[in-house]
Amino acid sequence: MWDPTLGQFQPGYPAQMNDLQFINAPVILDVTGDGMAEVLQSSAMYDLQGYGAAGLPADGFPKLTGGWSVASAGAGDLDGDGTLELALSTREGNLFLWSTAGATCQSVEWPKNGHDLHNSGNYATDADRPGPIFDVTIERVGDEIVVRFTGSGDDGTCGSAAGYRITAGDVVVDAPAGATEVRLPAATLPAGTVVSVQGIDDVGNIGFAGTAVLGAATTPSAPVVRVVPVVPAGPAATPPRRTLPATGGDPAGALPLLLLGLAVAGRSAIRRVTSAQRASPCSPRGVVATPRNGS
Ligand SMILES: [Ca+2]
Ligand SMILES: [Ca+2]
Ligand SMILES: [Ca+2]
Repeated sequence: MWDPTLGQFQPGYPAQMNDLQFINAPVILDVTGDGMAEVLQSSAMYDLQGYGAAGLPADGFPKLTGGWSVASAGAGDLDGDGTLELALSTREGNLFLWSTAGATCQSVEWPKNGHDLHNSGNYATDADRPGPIFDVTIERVGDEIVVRFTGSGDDGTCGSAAGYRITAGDVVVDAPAGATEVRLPAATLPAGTVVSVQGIDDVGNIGFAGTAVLGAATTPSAPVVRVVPVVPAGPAATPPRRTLPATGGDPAGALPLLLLGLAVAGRSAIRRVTSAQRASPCSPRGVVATPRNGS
């Protein structure tokens, strides 16, 4: 882990791995639930290592697999309980899945190989589109069709979408952040029209659609809705991205190595990347794990 403000490794790094790390790369995010990121790296020695402050093992690590890995770990909230799961495959074809205490809606540093779902390799890329909208309803009120929905997150279920796109046949309407209702002229929408609602995030990613089908209303204000959820519901929205301190681990256990590292470095204090530096597009990002063999 390299500190670009000092031009040297942070104390305790490079951390020692058991064996070759082939094709894979570290992923960096909080898996212990303390709000500070860990560096996770699998190897050919049947394990997934997790390092925190001063290069010390994170709580609950290493994870043992009994086979060597040629892939980076992946993280996501598979069961929608608000905490992340970690997934890792081995060369033999076994797929492992571990529960973690890391929050689903955290400010992840480098959550996967290639950083994001676009594999941009760019710390600043937001490739997480808004989560699905589950409760689209349609009501015919006089000469209008009223479309109602509950908003979605900006990154999946996390945060708040920057706006919404409502599509009904050939009619497309963009609604602002916080919108929960849009009115469309009924005359342009025959029975059977599919109405979809999608969140749009602050960089233009368009989310999963929630849909409803316009029925043949016989009385004003009567519900004429068939709701079609797209995917199962996720957890409630939580804090925004990019606020996570660089590294975690056990501060008490890390202290001796930390002091040793400082003495070696001849410096009086560790400097972390500041918030301002993180915000700069030209500044180096939080942490970089460097394998022992330099590969
Ligand atoms: Ca942590
Ligand atoms: Ca989970
Ligand atoms: Ca997003």
